Amino acid sequence: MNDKQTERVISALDELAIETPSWGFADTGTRFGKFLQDGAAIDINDKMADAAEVHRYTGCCPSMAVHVLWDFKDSKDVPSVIQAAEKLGIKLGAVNPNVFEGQLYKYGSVCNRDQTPREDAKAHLLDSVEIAKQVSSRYLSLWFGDGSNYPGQANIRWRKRAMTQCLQEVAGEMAADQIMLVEYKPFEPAFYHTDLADWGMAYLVAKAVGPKTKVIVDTGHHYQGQNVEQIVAWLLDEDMLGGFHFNDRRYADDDLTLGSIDPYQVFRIFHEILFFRWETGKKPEIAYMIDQSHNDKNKIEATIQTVCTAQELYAKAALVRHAELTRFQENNSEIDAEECLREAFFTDVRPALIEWRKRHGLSPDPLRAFRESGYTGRAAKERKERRIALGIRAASSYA
Ligand code: PSV
Ligand code: MN
Repeated sequence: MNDKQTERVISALDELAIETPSWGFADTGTRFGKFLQDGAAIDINDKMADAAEVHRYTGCCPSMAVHVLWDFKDSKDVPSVIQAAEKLGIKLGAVNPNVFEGQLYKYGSVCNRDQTPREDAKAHLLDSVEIAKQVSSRYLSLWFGDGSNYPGQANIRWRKRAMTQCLQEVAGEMAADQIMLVEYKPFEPAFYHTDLADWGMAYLVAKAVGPKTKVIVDTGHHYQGQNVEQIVAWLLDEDMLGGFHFNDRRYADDDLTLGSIDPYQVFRIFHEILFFRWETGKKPEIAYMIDQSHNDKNKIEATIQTVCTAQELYAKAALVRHAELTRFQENNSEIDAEECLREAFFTDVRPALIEWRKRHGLSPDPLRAFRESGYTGRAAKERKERRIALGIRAASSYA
């Protein structure tokens, strides 16, 4: 890499902030069970402390997304949580309501034919808007498990209209500078139809809800072989890309570490964003967030690994020579155009990443520095004792 390339990478990285998810620090599992870890976060204070560790070593994760039901016992918690976050030097980020776990939502939340769960879901969404205002969060990030399991079970068109109407009402209560993000996913928990199953459905609903609403792309929420970067390019062109939930997938929504299966796809997504910016001169506001379940990995280490992977792939995308690429595209020089991408992708950007970290007073190797800090051992000991005191089963006593 020459100096010019290094500077290009450094200024690109200066603009990349990544939000960590509170739930990525807690014990998570699959529907077949959980493998517990002594060091896993027990409550929101632990999660914020863990998120602050990630930020301490990576220097680019200043905020943590929250999941309302998993993080707040009730809204009275909010001021003390804000204070604790300030003390730790992080901010609370996207607020994620949860209308997919309650028994009440067996047949859906905002799309349920029964008015009681529908009203309940709307009330929870409105409470979440309030929390977002209190924590000065710009984002209300919505994902619905709504759908049905058998053909004929649901009136799909009725449910589409119910979803749109509810979100319009919720958006009406949001502050002028707040943004609603709408997430799609093809299946799970519903296995026949999902009310927001793909980006087109999310786009139509977001458009109908209004200008404060954008689509969020969870990279794991696509069918095998789907061209995710094309979706990103189309959303960018429509000014409808609001953000990402980063993770990787091999089979379905596996919640694996970003780039662990297909790093070239992540690179291509970043390339579409940076190419759009170069070509249009526009700088769309995109919320980059992680949404992963670190079921068996050390959770903080997995998060640091994810962030470093994202930085590396973003840095590679920043090296694409856009003017040349445009020329090759215009001339239909497909090999040369493809080589523009391959050359950038196969460049070893690690020296530039180290330089960026040096300039920000960070360790050149965030994962190693975190490991050497001994945080995991200390947290595991303290959290294990606290679990015992609280009567929660500790990992080492899990039989
Ligand atoms: C659903 O699979 C999802 O991607 C949504 O973003 C949820 O908020 C999150 O996972 C919960 O882990
Ligand atoms: Mn997600």
